[in-house]
Amino acid sequence: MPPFASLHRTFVAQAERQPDKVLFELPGERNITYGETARTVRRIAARLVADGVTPGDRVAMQVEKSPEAIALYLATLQVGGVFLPLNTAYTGTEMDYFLDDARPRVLVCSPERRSEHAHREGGDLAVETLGTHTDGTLLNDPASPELHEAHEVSADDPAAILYTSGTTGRSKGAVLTHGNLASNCQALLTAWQFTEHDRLIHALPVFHVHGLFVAANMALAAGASLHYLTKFDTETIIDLLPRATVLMGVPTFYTRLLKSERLTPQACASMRLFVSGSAPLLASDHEAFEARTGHAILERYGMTETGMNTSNPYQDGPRKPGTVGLPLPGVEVRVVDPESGTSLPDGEIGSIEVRGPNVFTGYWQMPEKTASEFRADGFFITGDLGRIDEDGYLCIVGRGKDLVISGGYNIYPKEIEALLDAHPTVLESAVIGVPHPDFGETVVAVVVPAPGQDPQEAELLRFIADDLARFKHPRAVKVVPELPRNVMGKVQKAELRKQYASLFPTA
Ligand code: MLC
Ligand code: AMP
Repeated sequence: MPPFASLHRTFVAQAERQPDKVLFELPGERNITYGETARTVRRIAARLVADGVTPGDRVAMQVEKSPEAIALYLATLQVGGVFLPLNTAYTGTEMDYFLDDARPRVLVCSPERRSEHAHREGGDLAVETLGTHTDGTLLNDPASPELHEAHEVSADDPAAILYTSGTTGRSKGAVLTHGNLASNCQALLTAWQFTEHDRLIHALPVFHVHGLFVAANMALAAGASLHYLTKFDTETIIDLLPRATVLMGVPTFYTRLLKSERLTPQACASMRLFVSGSAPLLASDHEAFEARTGHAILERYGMTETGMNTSNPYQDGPRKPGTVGLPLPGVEVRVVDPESGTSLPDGEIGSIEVRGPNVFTGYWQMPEKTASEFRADGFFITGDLGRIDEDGYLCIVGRGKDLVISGGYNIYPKEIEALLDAHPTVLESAVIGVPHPDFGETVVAVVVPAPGQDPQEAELLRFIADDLARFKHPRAVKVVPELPRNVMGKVQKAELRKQYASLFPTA
């Protein structure tokens, strides 16, 4: 077995090797070195231990993006804790569910939202705060002690839980191990030839796999630098391109960049790699980007439960628009008949399944759900549909799961339908994704009135607002006399998607 080093250990080695190297370059403000970050990590680690965190305890984080949020992640790994990052858009109701399910020892929230969580404190939960200017209880004492020891973890120990919404009912916490994170990071460093000389533009959120376990992990492990932005902004990115080497983003990044006249080959002169993932990149955007900049975007495919599975080649082969490339080193990918699980010949469409050191161990406290999503031979059933082309490249052609991906965020219709159905004017509802010019897909709700009722869009949206993060809100509500159904009585969402396909013109 190859020697195992956790992400925390790899980061510490980089910080010892090059303490003065800039890790975070922040817009117009300060630069933060590896050495400074390592100190912040040790201070937070000491604080977590003082809060009672022991190995295996969950540390939940719902804070605005900052360098210290990354330090909190590393500190959690240092003490053997299990990192639980949560989308800042989640409402109180959504947070109730996650915290109740994961039972963290510590919740770190933004100072502004401290009062929202005051009622949770006490018993087994400590609430800490972390702002975007090193403010907050976690770091407010400059003389606070540092923890130098790191808990010895093995590859199989849990490192993080990331919630992915369920197709039926409850959200599931995907438990990722230290081995999952380290092996996937190593595979990507090799595949994309990522080194300490890279300067990565980081404009993704840090509460999902893409921003945290792809972008940030790769930079930390390689000893590279980040142009670290709190959010995506076209002009800021284009300003940074001449000083950067790599950009990683969701397809919406590229759709928006293409709208700027300033996106030119000259602007991209120092860039060596543009990566897209988390949602399908339009082949037309891929082609337009190459025509405009001379760079073929490298599209890759992953998911919360598995990290990255496949990637178009960095070299030694074309980056084919509309495909997600070849399996990463160490990852096995197959396309099977969804019912029997037998492999299909290349070219045929079936269920995509993956196996490898990147694949998670299971859903938090859901052994039955976990068992139902794995085959007996260890392959994980992704829920995506695809085919392998003549060159062995994987093409994703659809989803077996009822899921909308809007600007790279996953939205499960069931969750929205359940809320709409609870409104007195609604008999039933069907939530679908339709093409959207900016977000790729967006959410539309189709509702049937309860007898004698007249549902109103504004009232329905108000009704669900408190329980649902803003990005999940339907961007249109359509009232229809009945939903299309097949002979078995199942709602035909494909019919609805066809009917409303042009609601938000894309071209
Ligand atoms: C923001 N809004 C969204 C949204 N993002 N609505 C739907 N879908 C989204 N993705 C809302 C805002 O709340 C706001 O609401 C309005 O839309 C306009 O906001 P904006 O300013 O235009 O949005 P912006 O901040 O620019 O964000 C858009 C974005 C962002 C695409 C840059 O959503 C983003 O960074 N997405 C990346 C998500 C991600 O990291 N996914 C990876 C998951 S991991 P209002 O109230 O103003 O109308 C994964 C595995 C893998 O999938 O393979 O990587
Ligand atoms: P998440 O659960 O947020 O991790 O999202 C994972 C899902 O995003 C996958 O199961 C796919 O459906 C989708 N996805 C990720 N990358 C791509 C891609 N390059 N092309 C198409 N779909 C993708």
